[in-house]
Amino acid sequence: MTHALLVIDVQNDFCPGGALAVPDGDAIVPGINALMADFDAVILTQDWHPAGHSSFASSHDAAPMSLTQMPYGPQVLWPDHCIQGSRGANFHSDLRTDRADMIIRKGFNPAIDSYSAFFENDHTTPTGLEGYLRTRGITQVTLVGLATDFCVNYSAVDAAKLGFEVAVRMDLCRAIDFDGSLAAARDGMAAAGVVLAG
Ligand code: VGL
Ligand code: ZN
Repeated sequence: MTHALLVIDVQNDFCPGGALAVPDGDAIVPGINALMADFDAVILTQDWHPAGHSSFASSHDAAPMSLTQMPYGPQVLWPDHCIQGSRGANFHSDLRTDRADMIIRKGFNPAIDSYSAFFENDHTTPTGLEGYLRTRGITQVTLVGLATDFCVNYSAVDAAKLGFEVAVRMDLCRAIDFDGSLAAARDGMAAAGVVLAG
Protein backbone atom coordinates (compact mmCIF):
# COMPACT_ATOMS: atom_id res chain seq x y z
CA MET A 1 0.00 0.00 0.00
CA THR A 2 1.41 3.33 -1.05
CA HIS A 3 -0.06 6.40 0.59
CA ALA A 4 0.07 9.93 -0.84
CA LEU A 5 -0.58 13.24 0.89
CA LEU A 6 -2.47 15.56 -1.44
CA VAL A 7 -2.12 19.19 -0.38
CA ILE A 8 -4.81 21.29 -2.04
CA ASP A 9 -4.30 24.95 -3.01
CA VAL A 10 -2.36 26.32 -0.02
CA GLN A 11 -1.81 29.57 -1.90
CA ASN A 12 -1.65 33.23 -0.88
CA ASP A 13 -4.99 34.13 -2.45
CA PHE A 14 -6.77 31.60 -0.21
CA CYS A 15 -5.04 32.88 2.93
CA PRO A 16 -5.89 35.98 5.00
CA GLY A 17 -5.17 39.08 2.91
CA GLY A 18 -5.66 37.17 -0.34
CA ALA A 19 -8.22 37.76 -3.08
CA LEU A 20 -10.41 34.80 -2.05
CA ALA A 21 -9.34 34.51 1.55
CA VAL A 22 -10.53 31.47 3.46
CA PRO A 23 -10.96 32.35 7.16
CA ASP A 24 -7.92 31.07 9.07
CA GLY A 25 -6.56 29.50 5.89
CA ASP A 26 -2.95 29.99 6.94
CA ALA A 27 -3.45 28.25 10.30
CA ILE A 28 -3.12 24.81 8.72
CA VAL A 29 0.34 25.32 7.23
CA PRO A 30 2.47 24.15 10.20
CA GLY A 31 0.34 21.02 10.64
CA ILE A 32 0.56 20.17 6.95
CA ASN A 33 4.34 20.59 6.97
CA ALA A 34 4.61 18.29 9.98
CA LEU A 35 2.46 15.63 8.29
CA MET A 36 4.53 15.41 5.10
CA ALA A 37 7.15 13.04 6.53
CA ASP A 38 4.49 10.40 7.27
CA PHE A 39 3.71 9.74 3.59
CA ASP A 40 5.28 7.86 0.69
CA ALA A 41 4.53 10.73 -1.67
CA VAL A 42 3.64 14.41 -1.28
CA ILE A 43 1.71 16.12 -4.06
CA LEU A 44 0.71 19.78 -4.11
CA THR A 45 -2.03 21.32 -6.22
CA GLN A 46 -1.95 24.91 -7.42
CA ASP A 47 -5.02 26.79 -8.66
CA TRP A 48 -3.68 28.48 -11.81
CA HIS A 49 -6.02 30.67 -13.82
CA PRO A 50 -5.31 32.83 -16.85
CA ALA A 51 -6.42 36.48 -16.51
CA GLY A 52 -10.05 36.86 -17.57
CA HIS A 53 -10.87 33.26 -16.58
CA SER A 54 -14.51 32.23 -17.08
CA SER A 55 -14.91 31.49 -13.34
CA PHE A 56 -14.26 35.15 -12.49
CA ALA A 57 -17.27 37.39 -11.78
CA SER A 58 -15.38 40.21 -13.50
CA SER A 59 -15.53 38.27 -16.78
CA HIS A 60 -19.34 38.26 -16.65
CA ASP A 61 -20.07 41.72 -15.21
CA ALA A 62 -21.54 39.83 -12.28
CA ALA A 63 -21.23 40.07 -8.50
CA PRO A 64 -18.62 37.84 -6.86
CA MET A 65 -20.20 34.76 -5.28
CA SER A 66 -23.16 34.84 -7.66
CA LEU A 67 -24.11 31.73 -9.60
CA THR A 68 -24.08 31.33 -13.37
CA GLN A 69 -24.87 28.57 -15.82
CA MET A 70 -21.95 27.21 -17.81
CA PRO A 71 -22.25 24.64 -20.63
CA TYR A 72 -21.06 22.08 -18.06
CA GLY A 73 -23.49 23.12 -15.30
CA PRO A 74 -23.84 25.70 -12.51
CA GLN A 75 -20.70 27.63 -11.58
CA VAL A 76 -20.02 30.02 -8.70
CA LEU A 77 -18.43 33.25 -9.94
CA TRP A 78 -15.40 34.12 -7.86
CA PRO A 79 -13.34 37.24 -7.32
CA ASP A 80 -10.26 37.24 -9.58
CA HIS A 81 -7.79 34.89 -7.86
CA CYS A 82 -4.71 32.74 -8.45
CA ILE A 83 -3.80 34.40 -11.71
CA GLN A 84 -0.87 32.61 -13.34
CA GLY A 85 2.42 34.07 -12.19
CA SER A 86 0.88 36.44 -9.64
CA ARG A 87 1.88 36.65 -5.99
CA GLY A 88 -1.59 35.43 -5.04
CA ALA A 89 -1.02 32.24 -7.00
CA ASN A 90 2.20 31.47 -5.12
CA PHE A 91 2.14 28.92 -2.34
CA HIS A 92 2.05 30.26 1.22
CA SER A 93 5.66 31.12 1.92
CA ASP A 94 5.86 28.77 4.94
CA LEU A 95 4.60 25.71 3.04
CA ARG A 96 7.40 23.16 2.61
CA THR A 97 7.19 23.05 -1.18
CA ASP A 98 10.69 21.53 -1.26
CA ARG A 99 9.15 18.32 0.11
CA ALA A 100 6.79 17.92 -2.87
CA ASP A 101 7.37 15.12 -5.40
CA MET A 102 4.92 16.66 -7.78
CA ILE A 103 3.03 19.92 -8.25
CA ILE A 104 -0.09 19.78 -10.35
CA ARG A 105 -1.72 22.93 -11.70
CA LYS A 106 -5.41 23.18 -12.51
CA GLY A 107 -7.91 25.76 -13.73
CA PHE A 108 -5.70 26.84 -16.65
CA ASN A 109 -8.39 26.07 -19.25
CA PRO A 110 -10.01 29.50 -19.86
CA ALA A 111 -13.47 28.02 -20.45
CA ILE A 112 -13.71 25.46 -17.62
CA ASP A 113 -13.04 25.80 -13.91
CA SER A 114 -11.33 22.94 -12.08
CA TYR A 115 -12.07 22.49 -8.40
CA SER A 116 -10.97 18.87 -8.45
CA ALA A 117 -7.34 17.84 -8.76
CA PHE A 118 -8.53 14.97 -10.99
CA PHE A 119 -11.09 16.42 -13.41
CA GLU A 120 -12.14 19.84 -14.62
CA ASN A 121 -15.64 20.99 -13.67
CA ASP A 122 -17.11 19.30 -16.76
CA HIS A 123 -16.31 16.10 -14.78
CA THR A 124 -14.70 14.56 -17.88
CA THR A 125 -11.48 16.42 -18.78
CA PRO A 126 -8.70 14.74 -16.76
CA THR A 127 -5.84 16.69 -15.20
CA GLY A 128 -3.48 13.70 -15.42
CA LEU A 129 -3.22 13.19 -11.66
CA GLU A 130 -4.96 9.81 -11.77
CA GLY A 131 -2.31 8.47 -14.14
CA TYR A 132 0.49 9.87 -11.99
CA LEU A 133 -0.86 8.20 -8.85
CA ARG A 134 -1.52 4.86 -10.55
CA THR A 135 1.86 4.68 -12.25
CA ARG A 136 3.48 5.29 -8.86
CA GLY A 137 1.41 2.49 -7.32
CA ILE A 138 -0.44 4.81 -4.96
CA THR A 139 -3.68 3.31 -3.67
CA GLN A 140 -4.43 5.54 -0.70
CA VAL A 141 -4.67 9.35 -0.51
CA THR A 142 -5.10 11.72 2.39
CA LEU A 143 -6.20 15.26 1.58
CA VAL A 144 -5.55 18.53 3.40
CA GLY A 145 -5.75 22.18 2.33
CA LEU A 146 -8.11 24.82 0.99
CA ALA A 147 -10.96 25.06 0.69
CA THR A 148 -12.71 22.17 2.45
CA ASP A 149 -16.03 22.77 0.69
CA PHE A 150 -14.71 23.33 -2.85
CA CYS A 151 -11.39 22.02 -4.06
CA VAL A 152 -10.77 19.56 -1.20
CA ASN A 153 -14.33 18.26 -1.46
CA TYR A 154 -14.32 17.81 -5.25
CA SER A 155 -10.87 16.21 -5.20
CA ALA A 156 -11.77 13.80 -2.40
CA VAL A 157 -15.03 12.70 -4.02
CA ASP A 158 -13.33 12.17 -7.40
CA ALA A 159 -10.53 10.18 -5.77
CA ALA A 160 -13.07 7.92 -4.07
CA LYS A 161 -15.02 7.49 -7.33
CA LEU A 162 -11.76 6.46 -9.03
CA GLY A 163 -11.30 3.71 -6.45
CA PHE A 164 -8.63 5.20 -4.20
CA GLU A 165 -8.94 4.80 -0.45
CA VAL A 166 -9.55 8.38 0.67
CA ALA A 167 -9.35 10.31 3.93
CA VAL A 168 -9.63 14.05 4.58
CA ARG A 169 -7.91 15.52 7.64
CA MET A 170 -10.64 18.04 8.44
CA ASP A 171 -8.45 19.68 11.10
CA LEU A 172 -5.93 20.54 8.37
CA CYS A 173 -8.51 22.09 6.04
CA ARG A 174 -10.45 25.35 6.21
CA ALA A 175 -13.73 26.20 4.48
CA ILE A 176 -15.24 29.12 2.59
CA ASP A 177 -18.64 27.97 4.01
CA PHE A 178 -20.85 29.86 1.63
CA ASP A 179 -24.59 29.17 1.51
CA GLY A 180 -24.42 25.83 3.32
CA SER A 181 -21.49 24.61 1.24
CA LEU A 182 -19.54 23.12 4.14
CA ALA A 183 -22.41 20.95 5.42
CA ALA A 184 -23.17 19.82 1.85
CA ALA A 185 -19.51 18.98 1.30
CA ARG A 186 -19.32 16.91 4.50
CA ASP A 187 -22.43 14.97 3.48
CA GLY A 188 -21.22 14.48 -0.10
CA MET A 189 -17.78 13.26 0.95
CA ALA A 190 -19.19 10.86 3.55
CA ALA A 191 -21.69 9.50 1.00
CA ALA A 192 -18.83 8.89 -1.45
CA GLY A 193 -17.01 6.80 1.16
CA VAL A 194 -14.43 9.41 2.13
CA VAL A 195 -13.24 9.07 5.74
CA LEU A 196 -13.52 12.42 7.51
CA ALA A 197 -10.72 12.40 10.06
CA GLY A 198 -9.14 14.83 12.50
C1 VGL B 1 -11.08 27.13 -4.93
C2 VGL B 1 -12.82 28.48 -5.52
C3 VGL B 1 -12.20 28.80 -6.71
C4 VGL B 1 -10.49 26.21 -3.92
C5 VGL B 1 -10.44 27.44 -6.10
O1 VGL B 1 -9.26 26.02 -3.91
O2 VGL B 1 -11.27 25.66 -3.09
N1 VGL B 1 -12.28 27.65 -4.64
N2 VGL B 1 -11.01 28.28 -6.99
ZN1 ZN C 1 -9.98 29.00 -8.69
